[in-house]
Amino acid sequence: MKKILNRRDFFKSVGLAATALAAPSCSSFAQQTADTSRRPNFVIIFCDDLGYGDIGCFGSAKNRTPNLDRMAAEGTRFTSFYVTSGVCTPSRSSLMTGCYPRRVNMHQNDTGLCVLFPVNKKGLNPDEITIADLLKRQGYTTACVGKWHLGDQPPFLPTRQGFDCYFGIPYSNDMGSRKDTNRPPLPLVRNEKVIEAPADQNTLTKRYTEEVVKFITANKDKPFFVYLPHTMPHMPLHVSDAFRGRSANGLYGDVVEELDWSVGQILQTLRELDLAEKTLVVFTSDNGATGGKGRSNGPLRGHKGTTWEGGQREPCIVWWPGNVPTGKTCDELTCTMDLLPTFARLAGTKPPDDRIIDGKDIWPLMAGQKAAKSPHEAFYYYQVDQLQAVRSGKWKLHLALKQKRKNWGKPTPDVPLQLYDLHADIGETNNVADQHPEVVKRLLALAQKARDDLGDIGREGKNQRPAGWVENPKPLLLEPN
Ligand SMILES: [Ca+2]
Repeated sequence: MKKILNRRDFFKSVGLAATALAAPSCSSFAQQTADTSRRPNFVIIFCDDLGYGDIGCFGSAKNRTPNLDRMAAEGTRFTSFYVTSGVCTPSRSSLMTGCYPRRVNMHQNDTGLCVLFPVNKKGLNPDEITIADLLKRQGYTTACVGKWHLGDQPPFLPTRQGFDCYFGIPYSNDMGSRKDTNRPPLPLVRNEKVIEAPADQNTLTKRYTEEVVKFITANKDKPFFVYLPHTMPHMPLHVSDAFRGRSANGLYGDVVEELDWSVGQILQTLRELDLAEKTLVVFTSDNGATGGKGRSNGPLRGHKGTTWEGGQREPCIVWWPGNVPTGKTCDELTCTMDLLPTFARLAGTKPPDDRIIDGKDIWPLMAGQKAAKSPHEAFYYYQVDQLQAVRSGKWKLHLALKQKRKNWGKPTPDVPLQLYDLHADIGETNNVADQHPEVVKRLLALAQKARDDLGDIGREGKNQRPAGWVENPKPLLLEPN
């Protein structure tokens, strides 16, 4: 395997001092290496378990989301936008690195389960070049506010992965203390220090929003990158008093409406600071909604944790007044992995070229360029370590599997090969494999390519890279004063 350029080499190669590697704070960030006056700011708003049909501009008739609807009217909706997994950790690893989870070995935790738990030995390898690392190199000030879930040990935290500052919970909000485990009370972390435990979850959405508004205001005169992975609407649901009992869709609707309020606060801040035309904002979710009451994946089949469209196709809005067309829809196949190469281009750089990056530059699609097409020949749907489906163009092939792996529980036996035309049949209801043997053959060949490259259940791929690992992980605890 090709030598992987580590973070230190990477920064050396672009002439930054090793001191940039030290645990940073927002105020200590000083280095600026290039003329950044024309580069946009970036904001990624990443919900947790929000479904395809949970917001007004994607079809919800229950949840009131005027701010997201306005964002869509002022920007472009992406309707075939994917995450790489139906659960949190692997999905997030792709957003950060521009790679499939198996590429960076974040498709399972240290014991083979589908997500990281507190005090796991595993985490996102600090040698990976995250989207924050790339932008920081270009002179951006970077903040992560929200749920991280790519490792709770110090080497894996956002502050060691390219973010100048961090405020949030390090993993899911249902992973607080339990008698039968060594899990600590749910920690709220600032940079690398626990400041509250258990975190008051009712006020998290509000506090995240205030934190982001404060960060944007403080950094309005220089390029910035905000990554806001909300804790909500992952279960258990929490909402601040101002939104409790207000929606027509129970507690779930209250939570979604507070998230919508949060988006409104952030966009309004950008407008007021005259930054709207200088800031690209992406709104999406880390995986589909669970099958629970009040939640909706719209017309899509399946739910969180599956390789049906409902698990991995997300509502996505891209907003950048003056640069991204208004009121448009793009149905070309795009995904979270594309954000790293796209942002790299807009920030005047390129993705790392010493390693495979799976994402592609989708700026022509975001910019609404005529005749722009998806740069992806294929998109692969994995469940933990198992390749389960492949999409190419309008076709999606579910592979025939003797044992179809589930994130939790026993596998489903004897799943037949199925082919769906997603343009005609977004709900994956009409298997047309028999009518299109040549399409099946082509997609099976693409699946074989993924197997060789990324691996499959019971086999490694030839181009996987190692995850980060610590031998003696410790719980994140509130330190006594
Ligand atoms: Ca999630």
